[in-house]
Amino acid sequence: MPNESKVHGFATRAIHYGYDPLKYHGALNPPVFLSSTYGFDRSETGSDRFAGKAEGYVYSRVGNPTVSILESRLAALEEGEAALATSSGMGALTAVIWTLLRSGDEIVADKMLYGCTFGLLEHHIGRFGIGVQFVDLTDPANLRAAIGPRTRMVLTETPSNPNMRLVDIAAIAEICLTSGVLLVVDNTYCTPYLQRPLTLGADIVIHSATKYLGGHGDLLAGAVIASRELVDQFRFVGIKELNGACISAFDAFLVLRGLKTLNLRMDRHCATAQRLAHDLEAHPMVARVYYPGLDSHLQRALALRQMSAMGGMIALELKGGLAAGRAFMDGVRVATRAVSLGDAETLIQHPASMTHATYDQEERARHGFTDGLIRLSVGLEDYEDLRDDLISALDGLPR
Ligand code: 7XF
Repeated sequence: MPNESKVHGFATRAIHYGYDPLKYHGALNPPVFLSSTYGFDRSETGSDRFAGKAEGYVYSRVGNPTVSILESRLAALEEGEAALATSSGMGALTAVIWTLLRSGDEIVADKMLYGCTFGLLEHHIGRFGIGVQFVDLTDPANLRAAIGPRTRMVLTETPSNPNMRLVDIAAIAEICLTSGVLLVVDNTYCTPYLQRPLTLGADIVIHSATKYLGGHGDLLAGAVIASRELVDQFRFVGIKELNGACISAFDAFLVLRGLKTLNLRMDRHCATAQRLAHDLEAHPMVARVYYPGLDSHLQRALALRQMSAMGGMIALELKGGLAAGRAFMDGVRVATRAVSLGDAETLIQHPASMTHATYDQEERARHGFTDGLIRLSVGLEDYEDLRDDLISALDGLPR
């Protein structure tokens, strides 16, 4: 881009930021640098690069030119200083956790998290001496009460996967700031197009770029966006020496391609989800729809303040609970029965037995989502086809 000092709009940044074709033979798309290692002109150059005294690539676990373009673009979109791209969302999360925490530290986490994030915190991290408190962060007062001398990090998603609770990022960030605790927000559901946690006071944003950022269900990737100082630590300690979860250059290229249409896709996901949420809510077989664009959403006012549009994810409960939910899932023809989210295809799944099977029954009850909850990732198909598909599957349920 000719003049990056001028701040361009979101779509322009998503298409151009950090890449100048004229530096690469005019190639419209960035080259995919399929190279694990990099030659040095002299041995001293290599030593200087390893010592951090000279700029330049040494090995693709730590840096790759294609990946660097993606990283600068993600930082520009999230309005952060720097970014680190990773091999998956879980790679991003663990790069942050292993880098910042040590035995004896504690994380305060919202009680509703993606299943494997919960699995890590509830079932595994204790082995390394790190404590976790799960707290309902929808009320910021709960955070104030939970933070103690050992707390180093607060972790939340908003909206939460799968049940669409919202956390007030600015309110939580203020408490974290006064307590000297780092706030990590998983912004996967919103993407920076709908919500930018760093501008609301969060310290670190993580993503599963497998979802909307990539947007086509053809890759796994993740990202961390934060201050340059923190990102350097996540790169040179977290990825380089602790978890090795570096992204491949080819997947970085695919995420860059996906980003070019992020705003268009999100607009469509949001518009269709809004209409489907109303349709579903009006159906007699539906007990409850969780979507922040509905007046019935308990945190509608916060959603309007914090998100620029309401996203493409819907959760619902049917009258008839789990049995009805399973029959509904089996009745759809256009939507695909699959986990993951943010793809062109509408995806429908059952959190309790799939994405969130890491919560056992007692944990599901304690953490506040039901066995009957169904999750819909609204895709880019024609609204009318999706409406007809979902409504006819509901109509086909035994009453
Ligand atoms: O390691 P991944 O790229 O799959 O990302 C992990 C992850 C992190 N944060 C959030 C909010 C996520 O939703 C995910 C992955 N979730 C998928 C889902 O909920 O369908 C994974 C399929 S099991």
